[in-house]
Amino acid sequence: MLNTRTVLFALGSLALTLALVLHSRTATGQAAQPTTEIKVDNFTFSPETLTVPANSTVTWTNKDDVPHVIASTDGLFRSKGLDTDDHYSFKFTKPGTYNYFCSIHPKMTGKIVVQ
Ligand SMILES: [Cu+2]
Repeated sequence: MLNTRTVLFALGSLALTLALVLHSRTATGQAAQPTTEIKVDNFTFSPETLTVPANSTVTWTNKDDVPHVIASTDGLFRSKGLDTDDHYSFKFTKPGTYNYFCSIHPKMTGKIVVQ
C-alpha cells in the first residue's frame, strides 16, 4: 500500500540519485579534458612555457591588434591568421615537448610541455 510517507521517501531517493549522477558526470568531464589558456599579447606568448597533463586542450587567444599565426616547429599544428580576440585550440594527447612560433613574427616562440 502506498501512503504519503512511502511516496515522499521514493521521491527523495530519486532526487538524491539524480544529484549523484549529475555530480559524478561533471567531475569526470572536468578531469578528462583540462583546458589551458595562453594569451598572445605584446608579441609575446604568456606563459612562454606551459606544462600540462596529457589530453589537455590548449587555447591561444590573440590580444594584440595585429594578426598572429600559431605554428608548431615540427608542423604538428598550425592556426589560421588570428585577428584580435580570435582563438585557436589544440589537444595534446602524447607526452613530449612541443615548440611553436608565430609564422608571421618568427621571433615569437613558445613551448608546451606535455607530461
Ligand atoms: Cu605574430
